[in-house]
Amino acid sequence: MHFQWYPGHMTKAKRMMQENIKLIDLIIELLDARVPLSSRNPDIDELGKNKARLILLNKADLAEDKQNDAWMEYFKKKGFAVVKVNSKKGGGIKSIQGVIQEACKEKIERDRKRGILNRPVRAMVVGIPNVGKSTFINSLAGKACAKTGNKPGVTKGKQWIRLNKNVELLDTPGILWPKFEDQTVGLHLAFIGSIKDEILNTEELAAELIRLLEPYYPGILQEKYGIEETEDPYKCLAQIAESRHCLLRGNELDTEKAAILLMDDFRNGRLGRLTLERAE
Ligand SMILES: Nc1nc2c(ncn2[C@@H]2O[C@H](COP(=O)(O)OP(=O)(O)OP(=O)(O)O)[C@@H](O)[C@H]2O)c(=O)[nH]1
Ligand SMILES: [Mg+2]
Repeated sequence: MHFQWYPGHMTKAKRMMQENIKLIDLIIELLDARVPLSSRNPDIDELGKNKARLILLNKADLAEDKQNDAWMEYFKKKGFAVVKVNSKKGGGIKSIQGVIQEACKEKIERDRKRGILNRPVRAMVVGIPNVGKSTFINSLAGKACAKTGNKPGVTKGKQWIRLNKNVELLDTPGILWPKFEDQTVGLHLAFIGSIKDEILNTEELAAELIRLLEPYYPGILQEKYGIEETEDPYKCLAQIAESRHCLLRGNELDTEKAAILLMDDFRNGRLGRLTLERAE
């Protein structure tokens, strides 16, 4: 399967971010708590060198909490400030203002010594497509300032949002990078909906998800869909089609519809809180 997706608006967005970096005090990098490693864009470290950094494990509500804590430890050990958040429901958001001030305390102190008072912290909110950047900003602002949507590529240009006299945020379009060195990274990003579905083969994608879930969460699909154990992911899909009455004309099983249903259930947390990458 082919995962590479790097449309022109991402090249443009990256350029915009490089041009604006001199205005920025803090990089707030959102990761998807279900795949914390695959959702790190390697270009962000380059962009954010010499800047204060904050990592948010977003969509923490969709990942196993024990794993969220393990990943927090992992990133803390690497020297990052880390918070787990649920931007959709506001979980963890209350602490963010304080964490931003703490992460930028050197800059605030520098300003103070130079006699600059009350210059707001400027933070750039970055991350892969669909990770929840705009939702996070809205949640922090307490109102819908930025456009959001359940597909990658919703934000197309930059948008400054003034939170209050202390903080200004820059919303940016989600960006990927031109080449995944490791194809499982592409696969994991496809699972969580960060790659445009139109370039993916949904049945293959669903079969790969079934393959991955089996060792981590044995029996989960059998329980959810009331189906039998099988080694063959395509048989598993057929069983889901049968159990959910996904049928084509002539009563043939519609495995594509079953694949869409499975991907949807996974992405929306209806299979439970699942973490696909482990911190150990
Ligand atoms: N369950 C859950 N869903 C979330 C969370 N944060 C965002 N979402 C959902 O994820 C989807 C994408 O959110 P956006 O805020 O548009 O994502 P984005 O990172 O701005 O995406 P682009 O602008 O396309 O790069 C929306 O359907 C949100 O409701 C979260 O913490 N938990
Ligand atoms: Mg957005």
